[in-house]
Amino acid sequence: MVLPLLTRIDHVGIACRELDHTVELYRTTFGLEAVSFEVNEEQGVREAMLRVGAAAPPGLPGAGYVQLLEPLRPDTPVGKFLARRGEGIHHIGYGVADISQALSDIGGTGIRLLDERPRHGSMGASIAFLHPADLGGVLTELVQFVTAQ
Ligand code: CMX
Ligand code: CO
Repeated sequence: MVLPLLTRIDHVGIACRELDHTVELYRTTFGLEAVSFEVNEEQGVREAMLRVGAAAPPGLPGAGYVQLLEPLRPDTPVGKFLARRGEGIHHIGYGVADISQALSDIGGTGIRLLDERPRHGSMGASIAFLHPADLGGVLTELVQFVTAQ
């Protein structure tokens, strides 16, 4: 196992009811611009990524983001979260060098994996979630940046 498994903070995921309104709030308040808008059917979200700080050098991970998340339907993770808790911080996404290895290592510690295998995430990344109940109430996402071949 190569420690630490987490190499950087990739993004803070924030649940919101109206994506366009919240993107505009972050633009007018902080001057942050959305660098990507995507619909991820599998995750049940429409989302925007707002880069904080300088862009990473081409082909390399490094930039940090705010990920604004609007649910596609009420019966999705973000839809249920909004109904239960209202708008706010939904999860933290950390960079990992090798997501399959990280899942195997973390799974071996007894922390529950919500994804046994990586899934498709924002901007081409591979992602996987860890159960918040095993991590002090924090839904935790692993993110492996996909390098251009
Ligand atoms: N952070 C912390 N706790 C959370 C949570 C969150 N984001 N979402 C739910 N919970 C807690 C609830 O508060 C509740 O706790 P208690 O039982 O102590 O009250 C418990 O989890 C169950 O809540 P639930 O509404 O019944 O939710 P589910 O069990 O159906 O699902 C979870 C919870 C974390 C397993 C589910 O949201 C999940 O699989 N998430 C991973 C996928 C995801 O979030 N995708 C959207 C983001 C996509 C992206 O970032 O690209
Ligand atoms: Co995320």
